[in-house]
Amino acid sequence: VHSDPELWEELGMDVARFSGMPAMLTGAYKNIFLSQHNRPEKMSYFDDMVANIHTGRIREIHDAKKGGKPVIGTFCVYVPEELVVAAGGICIGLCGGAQGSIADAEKILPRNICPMVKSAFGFKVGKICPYFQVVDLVYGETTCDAKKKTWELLDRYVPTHVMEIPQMKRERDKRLWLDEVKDFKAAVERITDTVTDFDAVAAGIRTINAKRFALQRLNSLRHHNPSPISGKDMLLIEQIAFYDEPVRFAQKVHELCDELEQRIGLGVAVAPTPTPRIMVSGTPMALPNWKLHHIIESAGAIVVNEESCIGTRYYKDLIDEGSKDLEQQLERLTERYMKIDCSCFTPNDDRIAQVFKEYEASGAEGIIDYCLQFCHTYNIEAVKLREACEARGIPFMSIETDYSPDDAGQLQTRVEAFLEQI
Ligand code: BJ8
Repeated sequence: VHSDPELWEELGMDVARFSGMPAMLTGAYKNIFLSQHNRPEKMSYFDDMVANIHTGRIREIHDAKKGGKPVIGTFCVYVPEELVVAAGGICIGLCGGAQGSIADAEKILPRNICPMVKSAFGFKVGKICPYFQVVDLVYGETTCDAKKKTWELLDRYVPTHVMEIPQMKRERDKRLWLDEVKDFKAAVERITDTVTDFDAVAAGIRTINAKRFALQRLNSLRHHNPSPISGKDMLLIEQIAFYDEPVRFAQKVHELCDELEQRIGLGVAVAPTPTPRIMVSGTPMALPNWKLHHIIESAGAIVVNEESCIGTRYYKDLIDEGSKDLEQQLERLTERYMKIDCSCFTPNDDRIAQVFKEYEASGAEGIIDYCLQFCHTYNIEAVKLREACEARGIPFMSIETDYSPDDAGQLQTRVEAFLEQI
């Protein structure tokens, strides 16, 4: 089922306008994903998730909501989804990766801000994203200026709470973050009308740890040379991680991993050797932003790692499950989250070290740092990353782009020139 106008009507969407959109997604999808050669069979689950992105999963969430499960939307991997799951709620990522909603946003927001913020905001004001429509409330954060100021406006359309994320990692910042996590837990409990005790939090941590672990397993299999799965497919799975049901998602990722292990054993690869291996770092690529990966892989290279929040920053760290009481659980949860090396922090040198760790592990031969336009923190951090790469003799290129197709030709030329150096 790719269309469900009744459901969309019930969600208060602009049905007339929205009805044309799933077809567009299917068209682009065929060209970008289904045309790839030698894909793993178990990708079919993830293809179905996209085919039914505006029906199947939305229907499932809508039904769960009717059955009393509140739905919380987020925009940052700092918002602890373990605590939402612990309280019996559903947590979904709402970041926008589409050009189609930007014009809606620009009627209200300034044009010169990050396309991810504009895309997400535009989806809500245009009533053209069923995920935005199904959430009971959204939880924003104080990471970058564009996001934190947009939450003040977004609150006019959907109840928007904000948690304060410190911008440094000193002891006092960690204490502040622990207090914020406790406030978040209390807010989620109010919304869900539950009290999340030790066992509930333990279950929430186990569920999300298992999801992150499955992604870790997948990423290390994809590092095999030659890679058994394309970078585009990996990115797609990393994007689906933000809206699928976590237990089923982890199981499907493991099924794919089993297939990849077999492929590695049989020497089946998605690209012949030698194919240039590229690691992408930088700003997150929210669904359906496949622009850079598609350009890189169409140019004859393969993407072997995403050092990004829709990538390793989301799953590289798990929460220690051996806590003895609730206080310790929250401390350990806080510790895990404080390891996320977002460029909104200063200093953020841990990220540089992490980039090299992943570069080594993935067997990459060059780094393309991806910065969304007007994302000052990642764009400026690219200076240090470039210096560090040059010092190590690692081929490095940084690009700044948005969601429009206008610069695709220019990017393609730059990527091709970069690949020639490898
Ligand atoms: S922890 S990276 S998910 S804030 S790209 S909207 S920063 S102007 S997304 Fe992020 Fe959390 Fe950090 Fe990760 Fe602003 Fe930059 Fe846009 Fe960004």
